[in-house]
Amino acid sequence: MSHPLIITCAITGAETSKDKVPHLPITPAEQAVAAEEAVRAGASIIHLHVREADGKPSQRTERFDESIRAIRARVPEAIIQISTGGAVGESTENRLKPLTLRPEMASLNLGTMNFGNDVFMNHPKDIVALADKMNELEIVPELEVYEAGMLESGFRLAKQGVLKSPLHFQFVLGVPGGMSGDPRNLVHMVSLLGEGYHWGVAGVGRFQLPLAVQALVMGGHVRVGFEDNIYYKKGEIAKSNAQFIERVARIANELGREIATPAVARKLLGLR
Ligand code: KMH
Ligand code: ZN
Repeated sequence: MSHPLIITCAITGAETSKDKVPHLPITPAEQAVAAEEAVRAGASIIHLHVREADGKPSQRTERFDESIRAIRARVPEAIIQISTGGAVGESTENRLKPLTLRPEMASLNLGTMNFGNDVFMNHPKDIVALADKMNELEIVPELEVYEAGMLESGFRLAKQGVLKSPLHFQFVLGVPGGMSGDPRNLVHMVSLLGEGYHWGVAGVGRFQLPLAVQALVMGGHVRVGFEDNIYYKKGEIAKSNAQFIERVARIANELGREIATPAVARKLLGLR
């Protein structure tokens, strides 16, 4: 556990609604407050989805621009990682467009899968198009992996030169259609990595906390937030995104795992 812990906060997502979580941050101003609280609590990366004023998931560049500006005004040190996954069904064209804002990082989903009752399409040519655009604009991709085959696709794309080392994988476990959050799944994924990779875990729903703790012990990074899970504990909706970060930071401290500041995270991940 020699390297510091990078905590990512996925503050909004594309699936949760204000009906379920009335305090879900969806406007640029709300997202800026949520991002600031998360960073003060120990997060260094903000994984960002945006919504229209009515709450609908959006990949509109202008909307990303507004949210990024609002976040930067409140918490300039935060690393902003925009989603190119968007909501299920979003066109590749729309998923590509906000990259022109040149955030430091963006998500890159490495395969097609059933996603609950939907199909999350990631055609091989679209994955390459997104990766090429990120390379061109010097945006570091976070590679979203939901099952082991996608991890191996990542290795293949690196061999082909489409992805540049060091690769940064995010194991998103617990989506119905992908691997569950069974601890053996994370052990298996990590066992496939050699040297020279970064990895983190985003546990979905009830898997969020146990997988976060497992990653802390195994030396990985951690993502928490309303995108992946809304419950602080069974039957109790979290008060804020920061409440999730505070808990991870507390456990990391107990385990003697140092928490990366955004500056340290930038260095570790080789951001520009
Ligand atoms: N909303 C999911 C279908 C990402 O941000 O890149 C995809 C997602 C992954 O959230
Ligand atoms: Zn996302």
